[in-house]
Amino acid sequence: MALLNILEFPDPRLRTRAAAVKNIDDSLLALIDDMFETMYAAAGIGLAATQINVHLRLVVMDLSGEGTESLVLINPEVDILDDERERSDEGCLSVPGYYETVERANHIRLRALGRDGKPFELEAKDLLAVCIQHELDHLEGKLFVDYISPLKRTRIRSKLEKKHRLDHQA
Ligand code: GNR
Ligand code: NI
Repeated sequence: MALLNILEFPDPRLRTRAAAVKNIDDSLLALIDDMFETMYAAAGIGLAATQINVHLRLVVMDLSGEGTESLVLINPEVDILDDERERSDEGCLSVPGYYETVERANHIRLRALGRDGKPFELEAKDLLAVCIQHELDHLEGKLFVDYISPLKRTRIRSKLEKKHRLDHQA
């Protein structure tokens, strides 16, 4: 197992659109294990492959944060089930230290393949629905900061660029 480096905003590689997974082979299973290890080490509830610079349609999630609700989403697709939308505070391991309010659909259906390659479906609301939409955005090269005001986005970009310069010196 290995901890993977998480790309941080405004890294342009986070803007890559991910390609469909074609084969669930041993190297993909090893990558999934490394993504879970990386997500738990960073205390996140989700991680998209885009964030570790692998541009495949692959997500790991665990809303419990402790290994008991792990979900693997391969080639996920989402349908919005009704017009209800909900605002909630979001963070992102690729935008560390910043939380902003984002409005999203509150009731969705997810279809994906699991770690075993079998298709599954689930209906989601609230935090699970938020997290799924946040992760699918990563696979399209989108970040939650794209939904906030340009002023706030620019401020976050400047602060993270400064942090990256300091990280680089250390
Ligand atoms: O750990 C995470 N927490 C979180 C909180 C509110 C809304 C979305 C998220 S996802 C985030 C992990 C992450 O960056 N996934 O891409
Ligand atoms: Ni994220």
